[in-house]
Amino acid sequence: MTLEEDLRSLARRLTHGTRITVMTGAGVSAASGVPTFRGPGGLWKDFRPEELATPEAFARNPKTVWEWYDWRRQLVARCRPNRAHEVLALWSRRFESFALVTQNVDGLHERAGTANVTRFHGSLWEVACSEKCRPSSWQDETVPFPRLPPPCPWCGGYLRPGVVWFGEAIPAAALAGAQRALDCDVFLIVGTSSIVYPAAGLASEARSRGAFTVEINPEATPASGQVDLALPGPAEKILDELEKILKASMPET
Ligand code: BJW
Repeated sequence: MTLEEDLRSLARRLTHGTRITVMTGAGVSAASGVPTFRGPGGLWKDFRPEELATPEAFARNPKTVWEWYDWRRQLVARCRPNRAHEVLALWSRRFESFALVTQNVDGLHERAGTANVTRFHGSLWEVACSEKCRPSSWQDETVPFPRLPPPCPWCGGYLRPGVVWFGEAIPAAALAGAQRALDCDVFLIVGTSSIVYPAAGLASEARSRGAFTVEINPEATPASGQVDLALPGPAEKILDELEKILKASMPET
């Protein structure tokens, strides 16, 4: 089948009553100018993400870890949602049952107006007290922080980014949201390398519950051979083409 035929056959499955779940990763924000974690451009200075996104790295060198997050906050603050975010936001309002689970911390799905977003790995725009003097994280969009690491306003200890690092548990509410979203008819994984668990296991779990699984990614990933349909290409282009086909078949939406 050609890509065009694959897109048309997928579009036929996406009717008003279809229960759709989309799981996104860094690739969905690539066209907005947000660097992905792995592959070309995935390095920050000489560090790999795996060396920075851990509690151990933060304990060893909180200033270096914060410099990375502060740089990313400044960069993302200048980025805008792209066509992939826009199409998903549209779908979140159009389809009766739509859930979006994102591994991204950049907030671009929310800025595009997407409803029902579950943030699996937290948010770049939240902070928490590393000494746990407060039980949960809170929103703080200061860009850039005048002092790194930023101090906790309550106890004077260090703040930490409100994200999920390697070895840390996925927030219970996010895990529960993702579990609920596994009961769907179509499960799309968009722009993720599918190597970080438990997120990488969700598509096959949804498939075992009966969902038709689809991957959208310009590169092959460990998930490519396990999904029902792999659509090779950038998310902003594939989702735009899919939306054009849907729009033509659902003119009232
Ligand atoms: C495009 C594109 C375009 C480019 N369009 N596409 C089972 C097996 C093995 C290991 C484990 C396991 N279970 C758990 C683990 C350990 C670990 C893990 O998975 N390790 C692996 C590396 C092997 N997982 C964890 O530690 C997790 N926690 C956990 O399991 O806790 C258990 C526990 C329970 C109870 C108590 C305590 C513990 C936590 C994982 C947290 C991940 N955190 C990060 C950082 C978040 C904060 C931050 O942003 O700094 O999350 S790491 C980083 O990777 C980030 C991302 O969300 C995540 C995934 O990356 P993503 O999104 O896939 O990006 P890339 O760069 O990898 O890929 C981009 C893709 O886009 C590529 O494929 C491109 O081709 C594509 N692309 N342009 C579409 N235009």
